[in-house]
Amino acid sequence: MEQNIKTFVEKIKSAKNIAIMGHKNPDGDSYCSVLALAKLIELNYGLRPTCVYDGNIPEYLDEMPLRSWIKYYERVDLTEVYDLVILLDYGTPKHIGGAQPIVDSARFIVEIDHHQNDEKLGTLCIDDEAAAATGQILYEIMRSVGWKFDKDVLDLLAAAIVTDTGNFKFVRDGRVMQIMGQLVDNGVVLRHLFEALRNKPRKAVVVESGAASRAEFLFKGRLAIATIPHKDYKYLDGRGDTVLNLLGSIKGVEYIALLKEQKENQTGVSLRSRGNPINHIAEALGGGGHMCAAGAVVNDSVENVRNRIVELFRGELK
Ligand SMILES: [Mn+2]
Repeated sequence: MEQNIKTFVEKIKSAKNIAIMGHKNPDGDSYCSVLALAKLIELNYGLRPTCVYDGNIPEYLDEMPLRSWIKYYERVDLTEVYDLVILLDYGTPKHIGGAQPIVDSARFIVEIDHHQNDEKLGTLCIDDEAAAATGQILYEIMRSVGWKFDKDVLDLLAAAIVTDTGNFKFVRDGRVMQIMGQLVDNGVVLRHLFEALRNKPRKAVVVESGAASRAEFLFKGRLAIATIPHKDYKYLDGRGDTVLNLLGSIKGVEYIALLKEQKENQTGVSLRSRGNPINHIAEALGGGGHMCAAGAVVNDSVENVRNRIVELFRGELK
C-alpha cells in the first residue's frame, strides 16, 4: 500500500494533465471523491484535473462544494490523451460509461476503489475492500502523504463517507468512525452536512412516498416490494432512497425490493436488507453489490421481475 501511494504521488507530480472519474450515475461517494481528489491535487501540485461523469448527478448532491468542476462527458474533449487517469469507486469496467475513450487512451491508470472487482482497469490499484467508502481511502492517502487540505476537501470526504455508509448504518469497523471523528475535529459540521444532503426535489419525495404507500408485503411482512412505473421514473432522485428508507423503517420488514420501470422491458432493481445478505439475489438477477445493498438491471417487464424476485425469496423465507 505504502509503495503504491508513493508511485501514485510520483505519477501525479510528473503528469502534465490528469483526468478523474467515478462510476456512471454517480452516488455521493463517487461524486464527492472525484471532487475531493481534484481539489487535493490542485492544492498540493498546482494542477487542476479534468473531472468527468456520465449519467445523472442526483439533486441531493447539489449543495456539495465544487459542483462546477465536474463536467458531463459530452462537454469534455474525449480525444485528449491524459498522462494520468484516476478511476474512483467505479466497481467494474461496465460502469465507466461515456468517458471510456479517456480511459482507453490513458498513458497511466490509477484506480482507488472499495468494491470487489475481478476486472481491474488500473495499472496501479490502491483498493481496499474493507473501506466503507472510496472517500475513506482518499482520506487515508491524504494523511499518509501529508497533503494539505481545505474545508471543501473535508466536507466532500465526509459526505462520501456519510452517503456510502447510509448515514453510518453500514459501518463495519471503527476505523471509519475514527476518521469521521478527525473530520469533525477539523471543522466538518455534521448538522450542516446532513441538512445540505436533504435537498431532494419535492416531486421526487411525492413520487417515492406514493410508491411506498402502494408497496406489497410478502412472507408475513418480511419482504416489501415497491414499484416505480415508467411515468414516474424521471422524477426519481438517485436510486429511490426515500422509498427504501420508508419501507425499511417498518417493523418486521427485513428485505426491501424497489422495482423501477426504466423503459419497456427494462427494470432497475434496488435491493436492501436490514442485516441478512442480499447480494446473491442481485447476482441471480444479473447484478451485484454489497451485502446489505445491491441491485441489478433486468431486461424484462416489471411484473416478470417482481415474480422472479418473489421466487428467489421464497426459497429463503418460506
Ligand atoms: Mn463507494
